Amino acid sequence: MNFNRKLYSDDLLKSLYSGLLKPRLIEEKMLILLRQNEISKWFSGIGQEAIAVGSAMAMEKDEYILPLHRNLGIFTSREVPLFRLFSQFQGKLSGYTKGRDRSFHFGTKEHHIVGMISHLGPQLAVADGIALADLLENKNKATLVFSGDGGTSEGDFHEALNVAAVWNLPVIFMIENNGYGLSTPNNEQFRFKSFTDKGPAYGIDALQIDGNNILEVYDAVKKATASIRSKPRPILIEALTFRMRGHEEASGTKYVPQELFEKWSQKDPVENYEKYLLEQNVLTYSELQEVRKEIKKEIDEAWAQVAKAPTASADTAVELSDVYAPFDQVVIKPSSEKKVKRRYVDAISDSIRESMEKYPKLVLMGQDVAEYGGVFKVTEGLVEKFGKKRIINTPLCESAILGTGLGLSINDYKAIIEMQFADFVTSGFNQIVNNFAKIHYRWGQNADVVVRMPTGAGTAAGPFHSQSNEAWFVHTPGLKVVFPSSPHDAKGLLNASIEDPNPVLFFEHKFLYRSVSEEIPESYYTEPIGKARMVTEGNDISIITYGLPVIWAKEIVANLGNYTADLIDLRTLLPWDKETVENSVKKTGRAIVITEDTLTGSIASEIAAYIGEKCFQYLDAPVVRVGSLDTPVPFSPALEENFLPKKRMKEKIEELLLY
Ligand SMILES: Cc1ncc(C[n+]2csc(CCOP(=O)(O)OP(=O)(O)O)c2C)c(N)n1
Repeated sequence: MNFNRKLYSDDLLKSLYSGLLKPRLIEEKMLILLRQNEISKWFSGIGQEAIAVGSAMAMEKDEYILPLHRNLGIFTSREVPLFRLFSQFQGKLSGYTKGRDRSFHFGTKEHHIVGMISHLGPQLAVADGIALADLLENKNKATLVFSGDGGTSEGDFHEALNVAAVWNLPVIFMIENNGYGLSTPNNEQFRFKSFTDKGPAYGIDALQIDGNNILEVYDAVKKATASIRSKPRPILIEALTFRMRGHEEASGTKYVPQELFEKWSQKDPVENYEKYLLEQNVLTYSELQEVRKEIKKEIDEAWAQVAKAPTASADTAVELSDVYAPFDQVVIKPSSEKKVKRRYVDAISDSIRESMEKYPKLVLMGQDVAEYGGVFKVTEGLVEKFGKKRIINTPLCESAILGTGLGLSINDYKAIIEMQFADFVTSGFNQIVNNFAKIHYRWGQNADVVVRMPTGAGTAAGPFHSQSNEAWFVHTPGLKVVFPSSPHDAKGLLNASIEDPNPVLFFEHKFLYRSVSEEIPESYYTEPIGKARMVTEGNDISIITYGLPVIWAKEIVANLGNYTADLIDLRTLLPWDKETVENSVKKTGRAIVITEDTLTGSIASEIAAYIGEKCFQYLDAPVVRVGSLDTPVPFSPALEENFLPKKRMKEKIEELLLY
């Protein structure tokens, strides 16, 4: 192996050695513990340590690193206390996720590390967001993110590289090419010869290094980070290495030809570096042994301490309270009495503008949101006021932009992300339901992102521009789901959603944009998230709904003759206002829940079940649900009208009153 120390000092070479040795010795211990059944699962990075250690040691301590499952060396190089690290492996309360997630699935802002979710690829765009925040602040910092060779086949890889290239984000994409993705060799994973071919295809500089040579890794990352700090842009580094053990210990290595192990064992990063240090007289044999002894002692002591630490014990109240970042909303009243007539669309624009003024670290991203003003013109005029740095046109890549939003939040920014149509959120679903939703519960990090969702039917736009998909998100703990039906609520609730540090899916009904208007306060105000609004009050029936059906129901209620109704606009679907619904149904004894969504598995079904469970003895009739037909949303107006619940609502309300 060719080591070249260039002008690096003996001290640096020594610290690289102890850095390199530490993850190796921890792993050797873990492999023994695994055989003794003391730990349950282990993903080995043996043979690959030089990449994590060399690159972490080349970065500044306050620059973010986003490692994966073979990068123990990142955690040790950043001096994450071994007691807490081992506690994490053991699912102990003293681990970084309090026993809620395993192994390297955690982050620690204190050490500027953002850990992975199992899905691998989503890490890459989170790095883009962290780098974007640094760039907006002119911080001259680099961010380092890892991918395995297998992970690069995911769409996330393409999207994240492309965004980083287009926006000149100072990110190092470190590809650890170890030849396999679980059992799949590279020739069954992709066709190109080297990742150095991939970089230029995105307009990114790329280089290949020997990942087993710690000096080469250190030097390459040192140079790359210095370069991108002064001239922000991404760089791709392909580090050639080999996975010396199975994918994880239980999966074995039968599928890997033996000669590969023989070849790569000659290139062991630790043994070769030791030899080099001896040859160079940087360390003597007994000094090497001394380093080894000290690290072992540290490991053994930490392990003994962890063994005595309490295991995680369940407390339901604590579990539930950690799902969201703490936020006691203080409802803000308008500062003046002055009112202006605003359409639903204007109310949303006003909210964005006022919030951008209130929060200098708030950015808005989306397709065509800048000069074009967004396809619904919600963001028209904002780029002129706030500039291209805060109103950001994005490439067509929902997943990367959502991931970028999370990265911004980690780096202390706030983001609003416009989905061009709510339907397109499917292309970024993973980031929302697995990354945004779970991150606070897992390691206490929040996702301060509002995802704006132009939703709903009634505009003859067919199956991919009309869906009501709020139920997907209502089913996901960790998200908030808000859905106003009036201009007043649209402004007050969007302001509140932007204030809230948690991820909010903010549904805006497209049909309402320009079809409803009312007088609303001109100044900034918020409405409470999680509280329903009584649109009308009555005694004979509770009509519980949200979104466009609120408008339809108002008309029906106005024509009920002698009957009167509680018409409840839920406004927030997660968490929804159980108290208001329950009190109303106990008063009226009759409940109908209406949604524009297709009925099966809808929020209407959930609310109906809740009423059945909590109000059974107060009911004079079965709880009725009305929704759209269980079909995709059809295009042709006659078919769409038949699909939507509007016509069926009146009939069902009348039937229920007469039951
Ligand atoms: C989206 C997704 N699909 C599949 C998996 C299962 N899985 C975990 S790691 C892995 C292989 C990853 O290979 P590579 O990116 O080369 O990294 P390596 O494990 O070799 O370090 C697979 C298939 C997963 N975690 N996430």
